[in-house]
Amino acid sequence: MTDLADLADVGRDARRGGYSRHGFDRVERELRAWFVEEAERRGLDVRPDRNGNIWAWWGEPGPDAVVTGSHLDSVPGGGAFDGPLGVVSALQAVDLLLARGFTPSKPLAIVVFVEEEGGRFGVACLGSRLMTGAISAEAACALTDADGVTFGEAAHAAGFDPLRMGRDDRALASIGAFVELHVEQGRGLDVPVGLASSILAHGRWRYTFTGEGNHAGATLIEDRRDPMLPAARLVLAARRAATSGARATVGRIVPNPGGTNVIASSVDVWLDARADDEPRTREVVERITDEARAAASDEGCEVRVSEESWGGTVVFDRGLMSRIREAIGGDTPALPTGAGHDAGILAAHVPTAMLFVRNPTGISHAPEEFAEADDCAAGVAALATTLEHLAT
Ligand code: HGY
Ligand code: MN
Ligand code: MN
Ligand code: MN
Repeated sequence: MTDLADLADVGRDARRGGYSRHGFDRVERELRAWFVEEAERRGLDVRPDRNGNIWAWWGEPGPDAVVTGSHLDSVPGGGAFDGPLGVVSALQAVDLLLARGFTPSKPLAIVVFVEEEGGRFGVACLGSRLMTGAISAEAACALTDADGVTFGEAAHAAGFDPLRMGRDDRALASIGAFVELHVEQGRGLDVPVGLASSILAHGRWRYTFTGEGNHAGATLIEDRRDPMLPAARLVLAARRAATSGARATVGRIVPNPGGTNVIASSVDVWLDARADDEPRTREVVERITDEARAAASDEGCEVRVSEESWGGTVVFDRGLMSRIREAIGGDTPALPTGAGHDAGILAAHVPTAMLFVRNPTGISHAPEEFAEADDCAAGVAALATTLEHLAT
């Protein structure tokens, strides 16, 4: 909690509430510098990778390493725990292991991934996607933020070479097991610590509706081609399409130019859709897209649809989960989650698991996200014992 308190003033968002910390912005870079200092203070060997992620090694980097970590960025106006809890807990777990006099017989590492939320460049888990080749360096570096700065430019300003980015087979080959600790993001956990069993398939889509910009007073209703109308119908279509456990969310709409007395000339709408598996998710998005197209045509508008990111269902490594249960308790519950994580990206390549810490508010991606100090301590103890077990 002291470590989290160290970070408490970094990146507060007075306007939105909570925190706005985004990949390679001033605030996230300050948090990364904090991590580097904390890792070095513990004698860890800090080595940034080629893709904007920072690794801190206990022992020589090598094969069969036991790796833990998370991210330091947030959604716009996010909570204090999503991301930082995993990083802080990793440092605290190292402290616990040092205090126990433990010497790992396998290399141990903490990794901090860049831009997990996609809050600045639009694609979630950018650092882990780059590392695993789930996104190409060209595609990642061309992503832009709201000011038109590309990810490549931001990475370069932070000391990374965009030309060296891309799938990092050496880093992947070094990982024997990856365990990410994270605050639970729903109301799914009624004990302090649990495991994640799976992640819903999920993706992001962008709809650009184009109509005709015009005067809000002088333009008769029958003369309008107002793209806000199909945008509004998309929002309602998303709610109707999300049945049987599927989720569909419109959390961001940007009208251009965005004036109270101006009929927008275009409107961008972002859809986040999630469901049990790929076909079900695609079906939900298709239904919404069909309605968006029909609505655009009814209003004399055009619509362009693009898929911004995608990830299939993730099932965490059952073997690794039972090894973790051997270490921390056979009755540790495992729960599925609708939230995405770098662990979900890594799971396609290396044995991966997640530890969840109870969230009594059931709220996440919002300032009310919370975890009790005692539960966080239980999370650190579980992580330390897990790392000890895996690195012995
Ligand atoms: O959006 C997500 O599920 C994740 O927290 N990036
Ligand atoms: Mn998140
Ligand atoms: Mn997270
Ligand atoms: Mn006027």
